[in-house]
Amino acid sequence: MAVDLPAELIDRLRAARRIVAFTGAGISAESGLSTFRDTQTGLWAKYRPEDLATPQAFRRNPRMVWEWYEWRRGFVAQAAPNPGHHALAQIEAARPGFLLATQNVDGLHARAGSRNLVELHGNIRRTICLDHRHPAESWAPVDEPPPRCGQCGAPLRPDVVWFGETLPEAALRRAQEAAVQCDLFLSIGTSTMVYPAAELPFMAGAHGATVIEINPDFTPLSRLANFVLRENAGTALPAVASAMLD
Ligand code: BJW
Repeated sequence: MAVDLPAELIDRLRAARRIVAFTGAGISAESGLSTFRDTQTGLWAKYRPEDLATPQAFRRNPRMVWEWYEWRRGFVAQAAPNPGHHALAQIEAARPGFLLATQNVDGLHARAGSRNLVELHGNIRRTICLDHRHPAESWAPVDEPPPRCGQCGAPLRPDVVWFGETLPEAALRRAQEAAVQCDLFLSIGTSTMVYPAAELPFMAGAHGATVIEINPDFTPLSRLANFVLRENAGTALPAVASAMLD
């Protein structure tokens, strides 16, 4: 179904020179990947984050955490970018002052062709060791997972940011600098609840950017946003891209 964008929004989309897109799990929902906090279908409706997505959980039960991420990696490997991911890559190709800051660990933005991209919460397809963050491409099979680092023998873990861990410093700084300098900020498919990433749209708004939220549901950002599109990302983003670029 076509999305009707208000004329004022179209004007601002066309005028924007510095653009930040900020994405969350909702943009990948239409690629078949679960979100976290949706009440029926989100991962946290079935699993407790404190059992699976903290360093303490990994130290307590490394096998369970490793196997849970292996299971999720299987879905990510089968998923493909959808029209929402492609629309953002299309905007980037046409607008030099564009940055995409994603909380997603699925790598679908890069697979859609986005290059001006920061991954704030890491990437589930990469593996590192627990003690030194040595990257691992392959590992020897073990009877009791997780496998071990070939360099130091520490257990291997996914290169994602768990609760209580700091975000990659350079990625966060780049996203924050872009947020305070942009004139248009698109917040897409995120509950805007996980900090410090969730500060980004508020920082952009406080520095005068037009803030647009694309989300079928209300979030803490909805009251501040200048425009709210209550649509799925896969429907709204192609409309935004064509309003901006056609
Ligand atoms: C659609 C759609 C469609 C559906 N189209 N939309 C300040 C205040 C309070 C707490 C804190 C604070 N600062 C820090 C904290 C603690 C914590 C935190 O934020 N907790 C809150 C939950 C309360 N933050 C941290 O621990 C962070 N680290 C940190 O702050 O370090 C500093 C520090 C260190 C030590 C001591 C003290 C400070 C790290 C956060 C790491 C988050 N990690 C995860 C897991 C990644 C790995 C994995 O995949 O397993 O990241 S949690 C999970 O949430 C994942 C996501 O990236 C993140 C955000 O979720 P997202 O993407 O918004 O998904 P959902 O499901 O929440 O929302 C989806 C949305 O899509 C919904 O709104 C739908 O409506 C919508 N939707 N279909 C468009 N088709």
